[in-house]
Amino acid sequence: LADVTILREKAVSIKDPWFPHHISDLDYCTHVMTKYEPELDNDHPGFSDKVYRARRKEIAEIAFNYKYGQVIPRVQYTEEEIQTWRAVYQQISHLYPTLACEQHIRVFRLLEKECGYGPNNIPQLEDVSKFLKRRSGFTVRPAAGLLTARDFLASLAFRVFQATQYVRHSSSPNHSPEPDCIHELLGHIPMLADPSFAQFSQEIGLASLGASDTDIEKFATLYWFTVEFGLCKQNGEIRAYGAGLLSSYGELKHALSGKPQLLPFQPEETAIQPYQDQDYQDTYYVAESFEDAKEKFRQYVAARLPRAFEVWYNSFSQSVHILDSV
Ligand code: TIH
Ligand code: FE2
Repeated sequence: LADVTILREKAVSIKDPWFPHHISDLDYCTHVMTKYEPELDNDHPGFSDKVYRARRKEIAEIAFNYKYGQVIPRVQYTEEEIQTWRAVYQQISHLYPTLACEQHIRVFRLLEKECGYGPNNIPQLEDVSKFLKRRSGFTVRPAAGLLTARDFLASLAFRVFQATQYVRHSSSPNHSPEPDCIHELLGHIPMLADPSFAQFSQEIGLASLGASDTDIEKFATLYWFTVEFGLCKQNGEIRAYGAGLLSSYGELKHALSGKPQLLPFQPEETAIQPYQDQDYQDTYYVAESFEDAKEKFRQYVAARLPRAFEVWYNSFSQSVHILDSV
C-alpha cells in the first residue's frame, strides 16, 4: 500500500515537468536560448552588423507568430543570403560522395530533383516539410533560434523538427556556432527523410518527455553526439550522419581527417562526455548503424533512467499516451 501511495504522489506531483501531449501543444515549446542571439553575444559574427540583426528579427517574427497547422510563410531571401548558401553548397556538396553516409547521399539527390535544392535557391521550409511528411512522417515548424533542449527534444517525440529560417552571417560561411537554415537544410532535412533515422530521433524525443533536468542534459548530450555530430560505419569506411558535420565544410573535413578522437558509440559513456559548440569537436562517436544506435539507446533508457510512467505515441491522433509503468 505504501508503494502505491508513493507512485501516485509521483505521478501527480506538481514538480513533474509539464510536457506536450498533443502535437499542437508544441506551440508552447518554443523557448529560445539567448546565448547565441546576435544582439546578446559579442562573439557572434553578426554582433556589430545592424542590417543583419534587423533581418534576424524579421525572420524570427515568423516563428514567434507561427501556430500548429499553419502553412510556413515563405522567406524571400536576399542576394547576399543566397550567396552565402551558394558558397556552402558548392564546396560541401563535393565532399558528400566520399564523406557523407549513404542515406544522406541518396536523399540529397531527391531533394535536388523535388525540393528546389541547388546552388541558386534556398529551399523553403514549407516545401521540405511536405517532402518529409511523405517520406518519414516528420514535419517542420519554424523556430526563432536555438531552443532549450527540453522544448527541442519534446518536438521530436511528435516527429516534428523545429528549424530555423534565417541564414548565418556572410562573414563565416564554413562554420556557424548556432543553427541556421543552411545547417537545417543540408544537415537535418536529408537525414530525417530516412525512416530508421527518423525513428531513432523520435525515440530520443519520447524518452525526454517529463524527464528530470539531469536526464534532459544526458539526452541532449546523446543527441549532440549522434544527430548533430555522429559518425557511422558503412561498407568498411567511416561516414558522417550528424547534421552539424553535413552542414559545415570545415568540420566535416576535420571530423574525418584522422586528427580527432573517434570512439565507439556507447550511450552510458557518450551521455556524460562534455561538449562545446563554439568550435570543432575533438571527440566523435562512431555508431555501427542507425539500427544499432537505436537498440543501444533503447537499452540505455530502459536500464538507467526509470520514469514514473511510460509513454506511447499514437500516430493517428498525434498524441502521447501515458501508461503506468512499474
Ligand atoms: N556548426 C554547424 C554549421 O556550421 O553548420 C551548425 C551547428 C550545429 C549544431 C550546433 S551549431
Ligand atoms: Fe542541428
